[in-house]
Amino acid sequence: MRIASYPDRPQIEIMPKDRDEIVEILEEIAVLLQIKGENAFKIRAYENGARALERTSDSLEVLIQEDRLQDIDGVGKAIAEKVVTLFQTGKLDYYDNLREEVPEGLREMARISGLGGKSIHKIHKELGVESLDSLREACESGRVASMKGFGEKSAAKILKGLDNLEKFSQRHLLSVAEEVARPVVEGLRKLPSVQRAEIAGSLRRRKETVGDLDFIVASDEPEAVMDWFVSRDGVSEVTAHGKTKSSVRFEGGLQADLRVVSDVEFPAALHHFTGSKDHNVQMRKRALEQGLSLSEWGLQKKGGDGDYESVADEEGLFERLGLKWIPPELREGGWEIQRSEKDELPELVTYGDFRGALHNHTRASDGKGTLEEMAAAAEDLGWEYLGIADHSRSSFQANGLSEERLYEQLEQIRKFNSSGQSSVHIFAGTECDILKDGDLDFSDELLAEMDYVVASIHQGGFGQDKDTVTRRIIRALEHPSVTLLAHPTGRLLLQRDPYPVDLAKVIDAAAANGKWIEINAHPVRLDLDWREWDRARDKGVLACVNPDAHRPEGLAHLRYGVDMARKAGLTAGEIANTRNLAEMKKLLGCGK
Ligand code: DGT
Ligand code: CA
Ligand code: CA
Ligand code: ZN
Repeated sequence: MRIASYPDRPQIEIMPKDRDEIVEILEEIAVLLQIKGENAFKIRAYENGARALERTSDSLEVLIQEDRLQDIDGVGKAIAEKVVTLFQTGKLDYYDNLREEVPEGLREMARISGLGGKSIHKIHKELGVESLDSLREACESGRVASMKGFGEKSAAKILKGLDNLEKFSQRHLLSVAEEVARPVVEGLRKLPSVQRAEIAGSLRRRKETVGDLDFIVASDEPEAVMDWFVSRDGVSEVTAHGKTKSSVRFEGGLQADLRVVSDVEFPAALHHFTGSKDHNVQMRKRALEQGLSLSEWGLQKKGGDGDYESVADEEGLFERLGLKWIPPELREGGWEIQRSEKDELPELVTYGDFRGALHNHTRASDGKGTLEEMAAAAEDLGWEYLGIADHSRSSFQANGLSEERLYEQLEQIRKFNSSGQSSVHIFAGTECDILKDGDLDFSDELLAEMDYVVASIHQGGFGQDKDTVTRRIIRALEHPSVTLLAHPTGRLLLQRDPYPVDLAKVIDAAAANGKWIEINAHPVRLDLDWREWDRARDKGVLACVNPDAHRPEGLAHLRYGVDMARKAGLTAGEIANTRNLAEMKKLLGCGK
């Protein structure tokens, strides 16, 4: 359930809702009803309605036009009417009233993973708990544990969930930060009083999550720039409004700092506020060794109060310290300065280097697009090939394919390719579950038939210990038909930590068996983490960057995976799907 974002979903303007949004609202209604303690029958109607709507393959527009919503199994009259209203107007009084009725504190509690509406209702009713703070107190004092149906274990689980919620709500996904920051920096650049404007901080370094946004502007009229900044659309609070620095909070909780400097100060300020802190510390040390002091204001002769040395841009700043310009993605205080000094920085892969991607879904499993629609989207991106890897049978929650359905899809893909209807070649794959003991979800015979096999864990990884999970993955990597390991740690950024796994051993097994490891580019995964790639690269493991697209537009998520590949220091040569079609066919061993 994607309930994580709902307590303060910004309602900037009224827009008709699409299917996914409506599904989310129905799910949320079910939870709100549970919190209120309504009858189970009513609640189930919304849950079933959400499931049914999510699964139907017909377009919502057509269903509504032809008045066929109620023909869907699980969608009754009351739900159908609400879906129509939401689809047409984007608003639903019933839903708005329900949200009003349920106190905010209780709605916040629904964001705690593993704490359902029913439990919230009980805790509220029996203990009078109505906020996250009082919930914590009730868990710590043993009051939750002593309730009927609860216990020490449930109380501990809720506490862990509370910790996670706190930990996670302080940061934001790279993709979310990017969407907020992009229009701001573009707007800044258009202001007549602005000479230069850049995003700095962790967003410029393309970190997978971002604490706050940092903007650096060169201008002689700071007041005008600040006035513009604090009055942006979506600013919910101005926390500072000064001449050199202003800070705001956007709806959704993301905060942003803007600093205005003079044009000569810009290179050093941009470098300083890009960070990271560790990188800055190393740079400052290097400057000192050369008799210079480096600060956000610029470079100055050590100890002197003389003039700052002027450099034209960041490149000049690095050059002055005997270094090649270091791409921001690498500025994490690792090996970047050492290698820059020797002019041995890797030539980082770029978005344009990619020729396709292998891990994507269609509506055969839990995707929203057809084969044709996915291929058309790949064609629009200029790709030469697209791999379809729908879920396997054990992922029943994702409508995983049976062996029979996979054989049919295989046939369909072969036909698609030979029809010549698209310039994009489709590779026929599967995202095959790695079962609890490391067995794969399909017969060896079927797996051997596929162009490639993506292996991944979807179930049970969190209930197993580190050795078990590690062995489970290694067994899959030893299977001759497996091509690559997808999202190796199962983490969901800001929602769920990785399952326990010994990545060094997994990487070694991938190397020993000639398997690739995915950088899953979905903004909540970005898994395998960029920090793990030094070992993988050194052992010769190829990366494969995949959008894990569940709809045609999802293919564009690839760019967040490219960000991670760059942070990992990877070159095009170290990534499988920068190969052209002929090379990829060879790599996959399919001349079909
Ligand atoms: P975030 O916002 O937590 O995702 O991470 P950053 O890296 O954007 O950190 P932030 O916003 O606190 O500061 C932006 C940059 O400013 C940071 O990357 C490096 C620089 N900076 C901030 N505080 C310090 C500091 O105490 N020492 C040094 N050397 N640099 C700092
Ligand atoms: Ca920041
Ligand atoms: Ca900041
Ligand atoms: Zn997938």
